[in-house]
Amino acid sequence: MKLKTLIAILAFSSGALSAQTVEIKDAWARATVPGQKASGAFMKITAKEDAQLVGLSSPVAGVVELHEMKMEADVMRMRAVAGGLSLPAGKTLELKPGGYHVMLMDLKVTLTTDGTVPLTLVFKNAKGEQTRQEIKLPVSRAAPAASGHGHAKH
Ligand SMILES: [Cu+2]
Repeated sequence: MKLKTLIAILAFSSGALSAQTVEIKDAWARATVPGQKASGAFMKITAKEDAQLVGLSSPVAGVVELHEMKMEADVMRMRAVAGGLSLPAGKTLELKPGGYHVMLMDLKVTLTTDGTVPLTLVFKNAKGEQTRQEIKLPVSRAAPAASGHGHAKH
């Protein structure tokens, strides 16, 4: 019984080590019309340990930045977030229209709803170690939950 418990603990801890330290859910990118050079990408990011989002890149965009939208004197403005975005352990940060978002600029292709957008995110943990995570975002005209295309959640 004791040995089994030990094995279970070992199996659990090795699994925890190999797992992604940052979970990304409900990611999507906004569709564009031909000629449009910029769009936004949105997702929910939860870090299992304190981390920072320090880098973004995509093969379909010349420039990828993290932006923040804020009301300033009744005007909605957006600006690049400098120096990385803090992701406190266990707290889900939602990148959404009107708030933080990934800005895809200098787009090389039109983002159509039958396609996906590859995106690489670089995270840094408290020890300064960097990990990369590559995801593919479905393209949508609106947030998938609002458009009715989202899967039912239980
Ligand atoms: Cu922006």
